[in-house]
Amino acid sequence: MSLVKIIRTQRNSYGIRNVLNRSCPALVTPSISLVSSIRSFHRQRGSQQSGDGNFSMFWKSFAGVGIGGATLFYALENSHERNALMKEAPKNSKITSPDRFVDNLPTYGYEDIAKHSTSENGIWVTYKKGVYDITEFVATHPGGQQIMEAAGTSVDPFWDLYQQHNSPEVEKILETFRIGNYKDARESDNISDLWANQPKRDPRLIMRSERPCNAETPNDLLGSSYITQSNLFYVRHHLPVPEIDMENYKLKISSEDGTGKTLEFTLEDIKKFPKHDVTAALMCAGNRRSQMSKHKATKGLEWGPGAVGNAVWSGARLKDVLEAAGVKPDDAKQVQFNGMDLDATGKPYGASIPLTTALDEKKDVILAYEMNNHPISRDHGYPIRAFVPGSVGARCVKWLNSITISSEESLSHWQRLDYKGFNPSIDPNAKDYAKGTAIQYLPVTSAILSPSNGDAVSKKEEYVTVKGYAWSGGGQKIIRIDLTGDEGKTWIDGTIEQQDKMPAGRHWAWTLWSAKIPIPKGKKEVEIWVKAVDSNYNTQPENVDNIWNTRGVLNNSYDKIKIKIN
Ligand SMILES: Nc1nc2c(c(=O)[nH]1)N[C@H]1C(S)=C(S)[C@@H](COP(=O)(O)O)O[C@H]1N2
Ligand SMILES: [Mo]
Repeated sequence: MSLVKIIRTQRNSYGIRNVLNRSCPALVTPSISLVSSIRSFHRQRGSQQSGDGNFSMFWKSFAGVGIGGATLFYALENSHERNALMKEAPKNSKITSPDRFVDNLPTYGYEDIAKHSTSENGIWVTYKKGVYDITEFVATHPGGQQIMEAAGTSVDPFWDLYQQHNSPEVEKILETFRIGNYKDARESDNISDLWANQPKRDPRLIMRSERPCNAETPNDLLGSSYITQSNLFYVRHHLPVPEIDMENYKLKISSEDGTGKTLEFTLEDIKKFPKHDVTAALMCAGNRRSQMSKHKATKGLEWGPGAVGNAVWSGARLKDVLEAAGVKPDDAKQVQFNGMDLDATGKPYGASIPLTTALDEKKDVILAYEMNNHPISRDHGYPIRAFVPGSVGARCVKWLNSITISSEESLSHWQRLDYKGFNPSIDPNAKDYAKGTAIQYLPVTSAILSPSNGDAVSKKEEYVTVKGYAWSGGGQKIIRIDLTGDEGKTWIDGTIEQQDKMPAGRHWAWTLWSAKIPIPKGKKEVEIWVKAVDSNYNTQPENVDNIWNTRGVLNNSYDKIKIKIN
């Protein structure tokens, strides 16, 4: 969707552009360039909104990547749709680039384009220097109507913000709809400053998307130590990393119903609470999504098994801080966390957990300011991140700006319209999401980290040694690792190599295991499967077939590798 600049919007896009070009120093705390540009963007939006109903619709339908107006983008990004599109594409289109004017094509200004905002007149959009006619696309694609709802604003900022979609392939497809050159194309985009000051990352990380940065730990490094080094720990951002002005940094705590105090804490204030260490794994809901995508395409980053890590997190207990703010137990309430990274609508990344979890000392929820005994790095949430052991990564909000006690879950896109699981037949829309349950504690899972799929062993060997991790959400202990080298005819007990010694219900850290799998005689290949069993005797599904879901979350199926026998 980020591609689509539906026409009636050109008017607005001027204003927005101007605003984005203006720098607004020291407007807000924390002073980050994103905040200032987005907030003024926001104000601008407020003033224009009144005149145009569709405008606010757009914002609603966008609300982050994944719903409403995002449909075109998804269709373009989704591989099978993509192939279909390539076939549908007009034959005469030679591959050009949105970055260049194309000779022999007419030139249009925004007024020309504005005349083409209905199926009758044709639906034109602009992106960079190109003008595209997507009428056919809208007519023939489910969700096309939603694209129409998007009419009403410029989406250049979205495109800039969600650069993971900015793949050459997507641009290529868009180019097949090219009908002209856009004379009002902006030459430079100031919003790219958003990305100017991103942290440097360890080159050994496997980059799944650069902007925002999404990178996972390679298997060998992940398996080589019980504690994952901070610089090798997977990075999962939805937005640019904010720049935080520590002089003005304060964590705000308040209750929506006005009970309790509204307090502001500096980092130093938070450090005055008793320091609590938690050794815990953190895992993204999309970990191992790429295996799900092999069954059928999913919408998300193609993570291998490395969107997980195990670290020592230290900070103040959230319970202590909430109690200092006068928060009283209430089973119906939620703790909403807001980050400082803002989306294109100016809303922060946010998520929530039940207040009962936060106030239960045995759940070890902390406001972490250290990771592996050092201040948390920017990529992992400096200065403070919420850390909710045993839960999905998405709830562990980084760059924590405020905490609100509410009768409602966080209103953020990532709480309401993402990070929920559905059955394989549902391609969730906003209504499904509203009914769905937010992922909190994760199910039991395991993965093989060595050898790698496709590695070879000698037939002279008797065994192949297999190593990996296992983990279960909600503090459940891994009690068994089961492996098979003959598709389940015989099972072998894995050996637990490293595991925490926490009391029952507080096994937040992962378990490292190893196993020796016999090499079958007279065969060219052995397929190895692993499943873990947790202290609730829950275990993993055999394959992804019946747990597959459009977003590709919660893949906890058996991990399987094939090893060649030479
Ligand atoms: N503020 C903020 N917090 C966030 C995110 C984010 O994009 N912004 N991503 C979440 C997700 S989906 C995951 S999996 C974890 C990743 O944490 P890490 O980058 O430290 O590994 O952070 C969570 N907290
Ligand atoms: Mo995640």
